[in-house]
Amino acid sequence: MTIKPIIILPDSKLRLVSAPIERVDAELLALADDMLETMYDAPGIGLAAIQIAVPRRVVVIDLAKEDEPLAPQVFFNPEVVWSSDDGNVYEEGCLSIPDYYAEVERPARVRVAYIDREGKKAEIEADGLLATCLQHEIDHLNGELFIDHISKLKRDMVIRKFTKAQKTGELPQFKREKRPAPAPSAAES
Ligand code: K1U
Ligand code: ZN
Repeated sequence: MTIKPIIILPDSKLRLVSAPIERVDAELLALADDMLETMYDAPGIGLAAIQIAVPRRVVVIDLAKEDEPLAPQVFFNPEVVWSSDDGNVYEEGCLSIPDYYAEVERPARVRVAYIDREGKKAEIEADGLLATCLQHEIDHLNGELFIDHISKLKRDMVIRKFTKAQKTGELPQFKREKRPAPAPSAAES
């Protein structure tokens, strides 16, 4: 497993529409493992493949709290097939827009169809943070960012700030505590 560099706004690849996967094979499972490692290292609670510059429809999520065991989830070709009329507001962040947070309203509950690690069709009904995170990650697969859900004035300010930071070589960084590394398995110790 390898930690990959996360691409940052205003990288134009973030606006690509990612291609669906045809079938789950060893290469895709290795990509998902690299994404999980990259997400844990960042640290973050979700990641879309395009954030490591791979335009494939792959998403990983882990909402386990710091004191809980890891709970990695992998979604190939995730697609919202139903969403509730009622909304939920959450203060979102994005590993490709470090250190910027804004409130976004999205449907409170969603049903998402996807292909699982075994290559089988599956569906999940989500609410709370999982619903928000799935929608945020599926947006990435369609070249959309959470700043597309805020006012144009705020969005333009963020894009200007990151364009300037890219030119001057200074980038805002996350200042969060990293999730503790998992204990070595019996085979490793
Ligand atoms: O897609 C991404 O950029 C990952 C993003 C996911 C996300 C966060 C909040 C709402 C919706 C989607 C992040 O993980 S940002 C970092 C973050 O939220 C976090 C990091 C460490 C601990 C807890 C949260
Ligand atoms: Zn994001």
